[in-house]
Amino acid sequence: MGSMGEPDAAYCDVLLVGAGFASFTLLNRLRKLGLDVKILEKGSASGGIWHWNCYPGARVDSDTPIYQLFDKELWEDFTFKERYAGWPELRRYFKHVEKKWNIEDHTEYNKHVDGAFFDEKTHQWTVECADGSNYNCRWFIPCIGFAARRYQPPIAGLSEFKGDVYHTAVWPQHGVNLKGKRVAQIGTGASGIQVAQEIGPIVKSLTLYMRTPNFCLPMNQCPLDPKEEEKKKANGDYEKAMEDTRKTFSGFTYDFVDKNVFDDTPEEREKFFNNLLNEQGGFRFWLQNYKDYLFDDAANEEVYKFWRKTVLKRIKNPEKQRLLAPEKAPHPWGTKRPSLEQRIYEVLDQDNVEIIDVNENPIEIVEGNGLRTKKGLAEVDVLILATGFDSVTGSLGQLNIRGTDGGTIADHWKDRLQTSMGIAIPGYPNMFFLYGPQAPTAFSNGPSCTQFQAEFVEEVFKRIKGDGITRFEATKEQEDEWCKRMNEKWDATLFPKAKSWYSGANIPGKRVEPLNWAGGMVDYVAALHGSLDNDYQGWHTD
Ligand code: N01
Repeated sequence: MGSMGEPDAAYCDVLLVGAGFASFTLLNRLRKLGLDVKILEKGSASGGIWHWNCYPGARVDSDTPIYQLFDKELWEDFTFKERYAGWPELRRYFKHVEKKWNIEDHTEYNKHVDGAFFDEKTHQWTVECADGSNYNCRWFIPCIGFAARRYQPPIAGLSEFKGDVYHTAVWPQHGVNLKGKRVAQIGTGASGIQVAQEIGPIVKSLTLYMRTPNFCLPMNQCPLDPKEEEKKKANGDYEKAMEDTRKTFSGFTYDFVDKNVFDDTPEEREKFFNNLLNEQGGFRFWLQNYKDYLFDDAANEEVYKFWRKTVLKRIKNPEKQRLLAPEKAPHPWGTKRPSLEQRIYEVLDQDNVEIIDVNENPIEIVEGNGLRTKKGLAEVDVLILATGFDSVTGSLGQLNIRGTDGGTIADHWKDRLQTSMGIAIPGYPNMFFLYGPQAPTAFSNGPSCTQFQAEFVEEVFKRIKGDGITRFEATKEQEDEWCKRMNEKWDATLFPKAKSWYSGANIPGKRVEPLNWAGGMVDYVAALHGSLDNDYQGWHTD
């Protein structure tokens, strides 16, 4: 079809950016409505974060069957081999979906979208790529996740480092042989814990520079028996699990229990905690715990005490006990994301692993092939930066997307983060974004969040098609209301007491504010659909 916005640019009805869970779901649903849909992907293959994440030990912290697209025709002939899938298996899964849904015919790879602008005359977007090519579309939907902009701390002398430096977010696809090497690693978030657990046993030495201990939870990983999985599928267990995710706070299959910490006797509590942490494992100790522990300090301390007591039994070195499970927690338990681990405390307790607390011993400079702290120079062959991302807002904020006033999204967020229900922005008509700021994003199982957001977008398209609408823009009132609700939900919790990427506190100079919707998935989805009531009450239509 010919273009109307930018001359000579290819046209499609809906342009999606990024080839991961969110865009695959949308592509499949929207083309069934007769729309011409295209995906532009920066990488050379699909998989979203799993195209980039291939550092040692990279695997997902959501369990089977809910970490996949919610579509029966996809799981009928694909069965995950482990309860928590690793990156190679996730890539195989994406290949399977690509083939089954004929995704490649709708996708252009190695296309780095770096800008876009809206034309008020045609009600179309022109989307700009780094290679100079442009695309015109009626609907523009970035699906670039919350971790599209990595963060590297400014460490003096880093560019002069004589050894090799690797950031976990852009790990070489061909791998890195670390066997027998002296390795320094900065960061102990989700990426850092997985790397350390994997390489600790094979490297000569691992010097771990830690700013905040990660209060890890046992993953209880296990292989899945294909026959058992087939039985579950035939039994409807997969559908049931996916349906269950609609009813919970975080889009998992389980939810906080309807009981406060001190409703139980100490013995009952002990039993309850033990079941969640040691018997069931996974995120249950985080997301199936007492309903008040993320709101009340005294309740939270009980959770921490149990967690600490359990973990201390696994660490023999007293200094490491102090650093990894301190008597006084630096933040309320669960207000920073806990990692799922398989043997991290045993690995960190090994003699070849040294932990340096950078609060006590800051890295002063990188010198030659060493990192200097007041403890002296630690000479290493390799430096791993597991230092995370300019999370959530960094992904969209880095793009040159201009709204109706000519300003970028970063301009729109100059004084505060503001969006309409974490899916649209006033001044940016005909644009949605998935798995981004002010949605349940970081507090949710990714495929659940993107599924429910995609269902909403589909619903919008179905309705406006019948009503002949070509311009659809969030109202300022709806944005203000959402910001108010965002803050109320966040302020009621203990989350503001932690310095974390959930609020931008991981990046020096970044404004600290809630980046994710802390009101739960159920209320979130209800807000989305409610906004269409009363003749599109949350939207301007044209
Ligand atoms: O990033 P992070 P990530 N000096 O920001 C430290 C998802 N994910 O890549 O905690 C010293 O969590 C920083 O310290 P602090 C998941 O949602 C999922 O690990 O800010 N240290 C922290 O320890 C996850 O939460 C999976 O005090 C510095 C680390 O670097 C999110 O992505 C796997 C520092 C950064 O951790 C991000 O995870 C991977 C400095 N100057 C990612 N600056 C799975 O599902 C930062 N740090 C398994």
